[in-house]
Amino acid sequence: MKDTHDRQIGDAAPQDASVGRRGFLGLAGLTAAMGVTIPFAKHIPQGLVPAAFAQGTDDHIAMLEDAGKDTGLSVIGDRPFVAETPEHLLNDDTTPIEKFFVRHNGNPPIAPEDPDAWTLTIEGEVDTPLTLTRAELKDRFDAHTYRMVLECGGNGRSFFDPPARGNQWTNGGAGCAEWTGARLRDVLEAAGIKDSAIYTAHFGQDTHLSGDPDREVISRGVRIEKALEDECLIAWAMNGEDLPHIHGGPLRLIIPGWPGSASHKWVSRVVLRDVEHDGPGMTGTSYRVPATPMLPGSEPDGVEFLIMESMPIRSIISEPRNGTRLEAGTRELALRGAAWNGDKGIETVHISLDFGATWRDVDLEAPRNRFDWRRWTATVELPSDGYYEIWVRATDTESVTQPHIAGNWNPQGYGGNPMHRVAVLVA
Ligand SMILES: Nc1nc2c(c(=O)[nH]1)N[C@H]1C(S)=C(S)[C@@H](COP(=O)(O)O)O[C@H]1N2
Ligand SMILES: [Mo]
Repeated sequence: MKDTHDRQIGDAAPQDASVGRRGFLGLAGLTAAMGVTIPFAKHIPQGLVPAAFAQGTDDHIAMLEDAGKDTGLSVIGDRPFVAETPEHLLNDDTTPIEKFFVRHNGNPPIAPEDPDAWTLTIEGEVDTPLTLTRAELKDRFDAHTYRMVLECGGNGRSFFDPPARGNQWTNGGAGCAEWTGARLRDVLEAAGIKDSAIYTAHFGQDTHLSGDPDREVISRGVRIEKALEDECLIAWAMNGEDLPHIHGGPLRLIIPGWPGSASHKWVSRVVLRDVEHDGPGMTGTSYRVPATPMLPGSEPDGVEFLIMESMPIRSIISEPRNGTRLEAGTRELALRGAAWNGDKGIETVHISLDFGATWRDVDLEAPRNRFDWRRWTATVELPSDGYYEIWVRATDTESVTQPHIAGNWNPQGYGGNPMHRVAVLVA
């Protein structure tokens, strides 16, 4: 197994050792935080934030503050802006907006002065193309609210070995919010869906990083059957608030259970097509997984790739955070977490305290609706002082569970869902 585990301990350590995120750690603090000796330590300039803790740099903290985000998020890309939510910040039943991950692929559009004047056009394989302002959309169609997970297709990518190309998400390219909007189905039906319509194509108003106004940032779509599900929304609110600009306001799609890239932000056009959509993000190895296993690290030439649809089963421990130190003599530990599984449900969640030798059930909360995550709690007894790892795994109704290490390696690292582990030291 690679060094994922050590890295997580290192990541969590600076705060647990009560060192300020921005302050100089001091040699002793730094050595303790890294858990290893630093051969050239005498050359480290005063005030330098070690690269290993790069997510805590002043630049990144300023970016998160500007974005109205919790400064505990990890910035994993700055151009375009990408930030994930460490597992311990996914501890709320409903993920608050300030803790919700962000994934931009281009430059967001300028926020309009009047969000209700934003327009959305439905065209392509429809009887009558339709253009609606957001105000008309709210007026003409019933509003529905569901609590649903939105998850980046690349969530878990950092667990692949050898590393896969792209943003190195751990488990935090996901969040579960209450989304309010009109059903995509209702709006498509108002335009009249032709029998020839087999796929959707989504277009928005963000601009390409190259500055070329004619280049589409990303344009994905889904099979029409998916688009017509009750929970696929054209959303204008998140957690009861007007949809924030950073999350795609005034209007975005929510296509739950499938890669987040289908949930188009700043959406202004949905085109029904009579062929599989082929916009940026639909072809090659983008959001596609090999039909048959690949040798890890090998070239994709000649390999058949299939469009990734339902996201894989995943569970997290959101409390305690990795690297937690408890006082000597602590004998009981309360755990909290969440589990979710693309289009499918969760049957059980199990935890282990003994490196997987034995597993026990947790208390699982019922989902509010389809695509909601399942919150779970458990209490474990700690037989003595020492080093523990808590492991978690979720299992679905077809006995599909999570692997120990990310399997089915693919060039862009989709579907990495190994069991989540947290280290706890009682000393
Ligand atoms: N217009 C547009 N929509 C987009 C994107 C984008 O870059 N532009 N990123 C997609 C990806 S890859 C993800 S994972 C989600 C992230 O949504 P969030 O930033 O609200 O968390 O938005 C999707 N919708
Ligand atoms: Mo994504």
